[in-house]
Amino acid sequence: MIGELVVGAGAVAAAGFAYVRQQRVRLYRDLEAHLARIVDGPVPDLGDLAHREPPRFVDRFAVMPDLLPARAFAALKAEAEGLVAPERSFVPAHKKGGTVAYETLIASAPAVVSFYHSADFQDFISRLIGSPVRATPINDQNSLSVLFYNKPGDHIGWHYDHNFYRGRHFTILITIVNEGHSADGLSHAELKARIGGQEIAVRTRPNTVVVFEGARVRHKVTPVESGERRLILSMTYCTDPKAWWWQGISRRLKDTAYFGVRALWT
Ligand SMILES: O=C(O)CCC(=O)C(=O)O
Ligand SMILES: [Fe+2]
Repeated sequence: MIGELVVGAGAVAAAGFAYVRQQRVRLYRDLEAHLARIVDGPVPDLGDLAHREPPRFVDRFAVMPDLLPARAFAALKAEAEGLVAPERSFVPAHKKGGTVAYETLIASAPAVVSFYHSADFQDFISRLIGSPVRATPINDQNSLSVLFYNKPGDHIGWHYDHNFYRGRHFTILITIVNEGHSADGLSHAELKARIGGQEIAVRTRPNTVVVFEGARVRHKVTPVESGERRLILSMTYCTDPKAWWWQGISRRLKDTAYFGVRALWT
């Protein structure tokens, strides 16, 4: 009797897993098609960015205030601010905040997705870091996301951005909104990084772009206070976005902490 129950429960679980897996496979097929349409569509006008001289990428870290042309930035901001009800993640003592994942952005933020894939922006970042970089795959939830720090205490603790690829991998953060009641009108959240044994703190106005090699530079974001808002567009580029099989498995396992078991089938 007990044996039958166990076998029965096992069969139900297996069927449930097979169903979820099939749904994910179907979802990714649709997402690929949708992404291809966005990438083949109109490209954002980034003005003279393609010819601008990037700053030096000393210590694997660069901050570029007011980088994008006003119109291109306004298009990103309009879409990012229109996103509603981001998934809240809470990893005790490490991270609290809202995240809108790549798959949601493909469905609801085409200008953001088109920007991430734009050749002009990728070329600019390639010149900055000194080797050609490309977008990371569609099934990586961290390839592109919008991060919301909009509830008191939202923050992220000290960490490296784990690199699941064969090549070097870079994190690009574009501040979309940063408002609060610090003396300068910004929120209290600061991006901190450990560079050459020293801790640096970066306060970013909207349209500031920060680029760093997240797998090598430890960083964190200090908490926002009540009534403050910080919205970040986070992107990942890589010099070789292919992954060894074990890197793929560890990426999926890590993503389940932030996105639930559905991340196993990405
Ligand atoms: O919000 C930020 O400035 C950094 C976020 C971050 O480090 C991450 O999501 O890995
Ligand atoms: Fe990070």
